[in-house]
Amino acid sequence: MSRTRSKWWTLPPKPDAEAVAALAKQMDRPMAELLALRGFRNLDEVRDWIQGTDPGEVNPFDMAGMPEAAERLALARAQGELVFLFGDYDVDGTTAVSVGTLALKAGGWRTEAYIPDRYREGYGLSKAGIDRAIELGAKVLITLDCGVKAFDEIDYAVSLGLDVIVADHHQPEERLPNALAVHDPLRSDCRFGHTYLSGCGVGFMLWLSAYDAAGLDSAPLDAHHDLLALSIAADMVPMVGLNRRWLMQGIELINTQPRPALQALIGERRGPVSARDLSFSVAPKINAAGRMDHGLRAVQLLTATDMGPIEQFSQDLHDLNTTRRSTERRMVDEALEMAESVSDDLALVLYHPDWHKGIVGLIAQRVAERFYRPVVAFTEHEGVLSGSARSAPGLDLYAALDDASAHLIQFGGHKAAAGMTCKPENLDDFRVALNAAVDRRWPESMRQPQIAVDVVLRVDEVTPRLLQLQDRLEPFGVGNPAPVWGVRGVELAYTKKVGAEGEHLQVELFDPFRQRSLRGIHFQWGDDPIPEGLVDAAFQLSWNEYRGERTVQARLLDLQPTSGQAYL
Ligand SMILES: [Mn+2]
Repeated sequence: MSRTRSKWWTLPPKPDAEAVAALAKQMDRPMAELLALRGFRNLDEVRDWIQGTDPGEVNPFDMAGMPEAAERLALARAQGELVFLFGDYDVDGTTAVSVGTLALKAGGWRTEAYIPDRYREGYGLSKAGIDRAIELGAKVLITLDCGVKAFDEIDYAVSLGLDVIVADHHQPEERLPNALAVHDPLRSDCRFGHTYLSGCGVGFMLWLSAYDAAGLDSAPLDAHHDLLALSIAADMVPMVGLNRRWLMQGIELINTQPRPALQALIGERRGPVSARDLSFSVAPKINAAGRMDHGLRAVQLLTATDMGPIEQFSQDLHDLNTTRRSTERRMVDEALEMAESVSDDLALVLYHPDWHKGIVGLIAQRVAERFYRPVVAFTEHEGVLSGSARSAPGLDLYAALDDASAHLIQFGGHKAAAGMTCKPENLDDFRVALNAAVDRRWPESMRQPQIAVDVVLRVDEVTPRLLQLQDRLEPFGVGNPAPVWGVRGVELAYTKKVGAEGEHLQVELFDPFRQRSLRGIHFQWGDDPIPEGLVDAAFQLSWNEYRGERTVQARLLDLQPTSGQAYL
């Protein structure tokens, strides 16, 4: 394998000494350092943060445009008008439409759910959707997880007599669409204060307000915190503040009284469901519906109460997801093999006529991760090559593509990712020009893989108590990453290849001075040589349960010969 295994460690600046001292009175030094690095000055601040923001303290009417929207929805209820819910086809959009459907129906509204077809209609509010709303006689149209930039479509809807309410969380432009109300916490004039919500979360504020305006008790809406949690885990919004509390409440609900649809999607499992399970196991199944079938199926599943269809739906989604994954895996494997053969290049340009257009982005990403280099993956579509590119840390991909753009038909994107089209006969010239541009623009010092280690500690400082404290900071994710710990200059007392094909490496890290050891595992170690002599290791910590016994386990992210830096 030509990839570089060992990573360059980046360490944060020294944390504020006063904060570390204050925190260290109540906990061990490594945790005190970690918390100080994350901006806490004392234990009270940590406790507050752990609690998250109480939704009861939040006033949804502070959100710009809310009073008008709530009044309009109360009127729709009083007059028995049909409310049309239009959402995006991903997890955030489909959970937003599902919660809206459940909440409004239970409150006495008439609703119709609509999710656009990913391939025929594409992203965002569609003319087809608006026409459908009119055909059904809807009077109010709500866009969920989309709409804040749908100027023309909203004008069209308004011209047909619809009252449009936008509930979105994407970055708005300076001007807003011509809707009755536009809810978006990123609006510069929105004084709501909780800036980063999921689309489902913005919708939730609207349902609470509508209940309020209609004189209904909104307490039953808390039953939908599970779907809200799913949207937060899936949509990469920071898991802090209000989102953190919703996430914790939702996960609690899922673990105590799961709705049948989620139960079916989660399936049989040991132990409680975590935010990670929602992101990496439940969300992909729901997304599979939008990618391989139709997003409306996800809404039908999440809003169903009848077990028969639920079992059928969830089985179908499971099958769709399995098909999608095996297709993806095959294409990624092909790409990795291809990348191996051109791995002398600084920028890897790959092409296969059979790759799916919807998967080239994922292919580029996987190859970029493995080879730690910028990657462009092309497929062919109607005689033109259509590609997706992923950058490497420290490289402005957009600028490099711009340098090579004479050989492209068009391109667009940003520093980290881009898309482009190219004539087949220009592919070789593009590859040469891109490599030259990357060589000019990618600083040599950035060309080695890096890992951000939070705190360097000693083996004897890795204790069950440290991990118990770390557990209090869960759930980890966007805005609250799992801590990365590092040890330096330790012995590898024991190594063993494990897994079906010996692909993982089990290790024991041993501190010869203090005679203490730590068990760990490096997943997907593969055939790389095992370092000799003293080593440095970076890892995340988790519990390993074996025959009823819980021990601390290190999940290694990096293992390499020691950099020689002295012991702590
Ligand atoms: Mn979203």
